[in-house]
Amino acid sequence: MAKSNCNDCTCRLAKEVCQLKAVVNAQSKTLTKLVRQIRDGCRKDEEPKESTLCGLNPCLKCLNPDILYHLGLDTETTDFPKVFGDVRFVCMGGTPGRMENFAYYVMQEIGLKINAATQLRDIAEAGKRFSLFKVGPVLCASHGMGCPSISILLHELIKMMHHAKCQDPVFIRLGTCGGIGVDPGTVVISSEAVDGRLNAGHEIIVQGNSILHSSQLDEGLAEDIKMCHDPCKDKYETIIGRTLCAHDFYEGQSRLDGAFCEYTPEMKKAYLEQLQSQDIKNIEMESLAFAALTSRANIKGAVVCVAILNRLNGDQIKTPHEILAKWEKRPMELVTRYIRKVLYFNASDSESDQLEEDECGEGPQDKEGSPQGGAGDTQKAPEEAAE
Ligand code: R2B
Ligand code: URA
Repeated sequence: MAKSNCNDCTCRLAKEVCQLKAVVNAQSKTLTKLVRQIRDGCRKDEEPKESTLCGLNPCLKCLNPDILYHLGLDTETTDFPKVFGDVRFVCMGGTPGRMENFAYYVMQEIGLKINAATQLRDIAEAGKRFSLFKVGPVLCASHGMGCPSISILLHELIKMMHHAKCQDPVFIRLGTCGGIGVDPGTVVISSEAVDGRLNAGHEIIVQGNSILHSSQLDEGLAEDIKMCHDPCKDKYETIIGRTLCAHDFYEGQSRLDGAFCEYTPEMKKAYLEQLQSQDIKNIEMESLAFAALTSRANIKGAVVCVAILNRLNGDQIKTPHEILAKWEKRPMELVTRYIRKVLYFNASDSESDQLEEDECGEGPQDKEGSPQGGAGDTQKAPEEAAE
C-alpha cells in the first residue's frame, strides 16, 4: 500500500518536472525571440489578410456593417480584427453560468490575470440571448439547448472569426449527455454525430429542399483531447465514440417520463439496445449542427460531454447536484489541459511569439476597445503550470 502511494507520488513528481521543463523551454524560446526583436528593431509581424475559414457566404463582404444580431455586436462599432483577431479556441456549453465559470477557470489555468476587483464582461450582453466571455485567445460562449439554438450562435461566431481574420480557430462544445452502456461520470468525446435514424448527417430544410451536411468530427482533435486524460489523476474514463443527437430530451431520446409517450418500455429498451449495438456511446442535443457547421467552414471541432446517467438503467437524473457539478467540470478540465498544451507545450517558434509577456502588465479586461484581451494582447505563461 505504502509502496504504491510512493510510486504514485514519484509518477506525479516526474510529470510535474516534465511540465515545468516544457514551460521553461517555451519561455526561454520566447525570451530569445524577444531579444532578437529588440536587437533587430521592433517590427510588427504582418497581419493576416483573411481568416482561414472556407466555404462561407460570398455576400459577407457586401454586408457593411454586418450585424451579429443575437450577439449584440456589429462590424461598424466593434473592430473585429483588433478585438477578436487573436482567438484560437472557441469553447461553448449550454448555460451562461457554466461558461462564465469556465472562462474564470481557463483564465487561471492559462496564467492570465485580471485585477481581483474586476470581473469578466459578457460581450454578448446586448444581444440578450447568449453569453460570451473572452480570456485572451479563448472565447467562451453559451449556446442554449438544441440544434436551432446552437446553429444561430455558430453562424454568428463563424462570421465573427471571418471578420476578425482568425487563423485556424478550434471550436469545442463542452456539455452533458446521457450515456449508452457507459458509467455515469464518464467523458465521451464524439467521433461523429448521427440523427435519430442513425444517419451521419445534419438535415436542414432550405427553401423547401432537404439538404444534408456531413456531421463527422475531427479525429485528430478528439484524440488530442483524449490524451489529456490522466489515468494517474482522473478517477473516471474518457472514451471516443459515436453520438446520437436528438431534437428533444424526451420522446426524441426514447424516454418514458415525458408528458407524452406512445411506446412501451420494451420498445424503448429495444431502441437503446439497437443504439448500443451500433456503437453509439451517448445522446445529447447539439452535436449534429455543431459538427455540420464547423466542418462546412473548415474549422476543427470537438464535442466533449460527461454522461450524467446510463440510459440503459433509467431516464430520470437522480444524482445529487454536488456530484453533477463535479462531473460537469470534467470536460472543462480536459479541454483546459488541451488548450494549455497547445499554447505552452506545442508552441512552435512562431506560435510562441504570441505568448510573449505583456510588458505593461495590463489585465486582459483593461485594454481599450478590447474586452478581455484583444488581438495583439499577450498572455503570461502559467506561473504554476505543474499544478
Ligand atoms: C445536454 O443536456 C441538455 C438537455 O438537458 C442539452 O442541451 C444537451 O445536449
Ligand atoms: N442531456 C441529454 O440530452 N440527455 C440526457 O440524457 C442527459 C443530458
